[in-house]
Amino acid sequence: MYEQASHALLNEILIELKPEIGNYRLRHFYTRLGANFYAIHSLFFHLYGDRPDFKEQMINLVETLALRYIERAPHLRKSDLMRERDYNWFLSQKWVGMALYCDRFAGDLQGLRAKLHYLQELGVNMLHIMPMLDCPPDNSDGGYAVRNFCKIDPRFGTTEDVEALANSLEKSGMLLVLDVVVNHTSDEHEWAQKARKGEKKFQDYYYIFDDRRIPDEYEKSMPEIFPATSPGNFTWNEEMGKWVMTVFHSYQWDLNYRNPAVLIEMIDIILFWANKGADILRLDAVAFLWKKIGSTCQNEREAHLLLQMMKDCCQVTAPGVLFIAEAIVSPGEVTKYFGDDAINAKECEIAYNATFMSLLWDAVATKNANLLNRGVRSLPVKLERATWLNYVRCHDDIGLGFDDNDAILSGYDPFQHRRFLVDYFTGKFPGSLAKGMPFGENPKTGDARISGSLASLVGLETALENNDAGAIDSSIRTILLLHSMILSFGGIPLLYYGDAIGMLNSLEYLADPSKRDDNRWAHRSHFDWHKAEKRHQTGTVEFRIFSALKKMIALRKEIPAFADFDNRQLLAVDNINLLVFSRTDTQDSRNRVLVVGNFYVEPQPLHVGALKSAGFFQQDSMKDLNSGMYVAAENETIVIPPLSFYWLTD
Ligand code: OTU
Repeated sequence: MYEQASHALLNEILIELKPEIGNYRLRHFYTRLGANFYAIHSLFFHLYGDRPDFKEQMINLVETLALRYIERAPHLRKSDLMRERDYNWFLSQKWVGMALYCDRFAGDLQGLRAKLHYLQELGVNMLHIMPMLDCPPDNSDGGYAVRNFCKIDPRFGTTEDVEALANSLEKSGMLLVLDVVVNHTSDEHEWAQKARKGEKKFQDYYYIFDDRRIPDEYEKSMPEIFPATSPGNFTWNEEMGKWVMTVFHSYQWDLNYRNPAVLIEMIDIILFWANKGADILRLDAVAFLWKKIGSTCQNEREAHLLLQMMKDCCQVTAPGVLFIAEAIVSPGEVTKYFGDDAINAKECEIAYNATFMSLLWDAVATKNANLLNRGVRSLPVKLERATWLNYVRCHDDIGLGFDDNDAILSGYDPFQHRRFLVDYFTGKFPGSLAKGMPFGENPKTGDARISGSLASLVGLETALENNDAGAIDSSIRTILLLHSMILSFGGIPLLYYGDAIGMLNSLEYLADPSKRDDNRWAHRSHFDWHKAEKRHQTGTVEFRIFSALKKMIALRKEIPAFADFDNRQLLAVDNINLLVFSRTDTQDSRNRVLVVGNFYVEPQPLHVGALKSAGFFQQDSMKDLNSGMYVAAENETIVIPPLSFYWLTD
């Protein structure tokens, strides 16, 4: 948009920029800056307009964008232009992701390059490497307490190794996802160290208070994120004699985005990693970016404005780079992280679908799709050109973040039901074979979340201990059923590194004092390459899971109806154990797939009446793409085997 006031300012800024910036061929930069400047200026003014240094900060910002553009390598600029033309590229069903720890999977970055064949064998072409930046060894929160945002921890390698990996991935048609931890830094970050030494400039980078007066006000309405290990939201710092806001661990200092310098620093870091070859950046804990007394300090409007700023700025310098919002928030809030509308207020193109994840786990425990159906139906409509990251497990705990109202409508008391789920997955509930652990138990509220690997949570560990073939079979079926859902739902499926070979919980972390109190490490174990070898041996658990997943992934890539163009329709059926939805190819509406999942442990009937009116089962049978078999209706009914799925087509 051309708007006089902002363009007048833009012209002034262009005159005042450092001379070397004028010397480069910046045509694309300037057209993009022109296109986004109105939005950037309005947002920046809204957030910081009352500051005397507003214009100076605005110049700093534009300089940052220009310098990072100048630095951007020709092949990355080329990829920006290609993605500009093919702007729906990331909605394709061709993408399948995996999240892994570089060290735990392959030792270091060079090792990881040598192990890419494992991902390729499975069909994975999007690699999310968990954070690898320099962190204090003992207080690292698994890489999320960053000491230096531009330095790779030498244990993993160097930034050159990241670039080399990015190049290898690009050559193989794979995407690289890296984290930018935008909400906080380690207390050992240079900024925090300077703040501790009393430098006012850097104390302004954080929320720092002389006494408990303001912290007490904040805490009246702030929930606790790690109540068991890091209760409260503020930490006393002896050196400064002041209180620091630390929403997560006491060693993670929350950045203060009321200071524009912080926003500019973080945009610079985002662009730094974009220039190292990341295709997608996962922005950690975005819901927490803005704190306000009297609120939960999550999902504040300003947090969205900051993300819009980050997006608008990234589009100027590195428009091909996408953002993933890691916002593990209520279903009603999460879609807001895509932005308000596709043109004026874009935020992140991709968001974790934590709602679907928690609903799937509900279906596993209850062995029906009651709440799952309701929750999927209530998922807010998302914008065009925005997509989900669908996952079953990740490096974090499982939060039971479905909507309370949906739980009530499904006949549950939400609090009691969450208690049941925690009991179920920690194996306390009679008959449960799950081997999870409670995470983040809060005695004040009675809340808890769940840790544990996929295989251990679905009972495989117990089944193997008991040498119970039937239970082994059920747990493998459950693993495949859950993956069939994330592969067909619409969005990018994100697998977790040990899950394709059924890795169990590992208790190794208990021997490490810096990890002992955080049981999320039970599902962050060293990848067992010896176990992985068994994927080639017919009949083994590893073979059964890996080969089935590999096949499903290959199939997904060939099914255009699985691309995400908001082309899913949930079908109401009269069997509570089933989730049934259709996916339609938007290019050719004759290409449709009917997805049916049975979460119960017995075969389940499905009357084809409702399916017929939706245009399916016009003949007596449909083909299940996964097994290649025809599924025939008998007496107007098809039968879905226990803990199984169909991908049906005409
Ligand atoms: C994220 O987590 C990371 O994924 C965690 O590994 C980090 O510990 C945390 O940030 C701090 O950096 O912020 O928006 O239920 O889901 O802490 C949600 C706990 C987050 C996590 C939550 C999450």
